[in-house]
Amino acid sequence: MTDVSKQRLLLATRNAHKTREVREILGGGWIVEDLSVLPGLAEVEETGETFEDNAKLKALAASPHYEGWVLADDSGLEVDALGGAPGVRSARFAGDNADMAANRALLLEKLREVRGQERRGRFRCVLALAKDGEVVRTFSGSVEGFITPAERGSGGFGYDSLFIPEGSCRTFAEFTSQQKHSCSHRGRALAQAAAFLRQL
Ligand code: ITT
Repeated sequence: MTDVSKQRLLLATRNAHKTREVREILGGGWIVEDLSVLPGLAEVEETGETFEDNAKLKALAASPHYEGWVLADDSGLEVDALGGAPGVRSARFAGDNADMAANRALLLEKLREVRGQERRGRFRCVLALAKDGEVVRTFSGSVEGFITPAERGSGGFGYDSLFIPEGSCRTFAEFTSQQKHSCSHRGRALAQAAAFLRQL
């Protein structure tokens, strides 16, 4: 039976780690579905040059097929010494079919000669909120930090084992989920989206 006290939303993602994090961050007041409820939906080509462009593309592709709020997350890691790469190509850094282990290995390789402040970077997340086939708002969050010389920790996903947020000595993969969400790019963007949805 559907719990009418809870709001429903579709997170337009095929990344199960994002779904888990969004469920943890939003908490029990929301039923968060993901693209597993729309198995026939074609994969969106992420042709945008910015996180915002790609988040909008993903939200707009799913919205006509879902009654209610659709939220799409485009996110990634920018590294200063690499001119902002991998950026919007974070999921495909080592090639279109590369897995995250290959993406992390390539990042470490590219930064092999880079020291200190030059290893500075940030995670960014842009969320696009859509309804009835139109983007209503976007929200963004970022977290500054540094890229480690080697992987550390087993929590999180993606580049977490290579990222130390500023002011910490641990990687995101060494944080608990709650510690990560309290300062992460996704936690920050989602706090704004949740506040917006609550005041409607
Ligand atoms: P969807 O497009 O289906 O949402 P995706 O994984 O392809 O899934 P993106 O295009 O937004 O998503 O790529 C983001 C990549 O950036 C993701 O695959 C991770 O490698 C990385 N990333 C994003 N947020 C992260 C986080 O919180 N921790 C570690 N890595 C993250």
